[in-house]
Amino acid sequence: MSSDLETDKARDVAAIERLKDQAAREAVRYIEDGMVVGLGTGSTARFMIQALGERVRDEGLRVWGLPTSEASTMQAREVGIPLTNFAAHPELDIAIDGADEVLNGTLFLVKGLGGALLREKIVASAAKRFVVIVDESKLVDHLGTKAPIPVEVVSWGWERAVHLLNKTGSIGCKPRMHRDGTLFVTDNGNMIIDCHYPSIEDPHALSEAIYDIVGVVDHGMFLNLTSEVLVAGHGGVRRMVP
Ligand code: ABF
Repeated sequence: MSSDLETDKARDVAAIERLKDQAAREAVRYIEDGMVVGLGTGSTARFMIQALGERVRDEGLRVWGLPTSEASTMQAREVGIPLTNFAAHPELDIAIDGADEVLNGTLFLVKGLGGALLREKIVASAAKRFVVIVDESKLVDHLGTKAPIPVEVVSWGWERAVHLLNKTGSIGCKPRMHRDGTLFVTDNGNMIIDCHYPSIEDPHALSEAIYDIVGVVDHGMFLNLTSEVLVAGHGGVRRMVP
């Protein structure tokens, strides 16, 4: 690659990072003293955890965080956010997380390319308000356009789950691999199978078909969970509601 191309690419990456940071900081403004906050996972959620840590440190904001992954737990500790769990707080005031795809209109999501979909869905469903933070590249007119649908399955007998997932209208379901070529294992000890669909016309019907497979724990389509999406683009951050 020529150095001009490398510079352009680095500039694009930096611009996207700035957009993620903007959306994250806007969402963190919603957090009030005393709130219990679901902390998402992924690069956009990292900006949110960082910004919330700054408010805790600089403003003395008192909050409890409930993280969706081991990675977010570590980061929250590093930036000084006190942590809680569902035993102490079974209901959350707000949860903030990124997404891989946001469907224009309904604001259904695809999530889980970071591998944390199950904890993310439990946390999103426990929150009174679920705020999604993305840059505008995540908006789609059909789910599954840019990302496969990740499906979390128990490890035992996963080959059977793949066999059945391939009959759900997918054009291929494959276990996710780590960079070192080993199978990806989630924080919950399960596996992720990535399924590609040519076009998802009826997300609810597909969701039911996937849930019907014994051994499936959950999938990455988040239907009817989003309260709002903060989309950062070159014109600033805009708010979308379903
Ligand atoms: C989490 O992080 C996941 O559900 C989703 O897969 C991913 C989005 O990552 P990023 O913010 O890095 O694009 O929210």
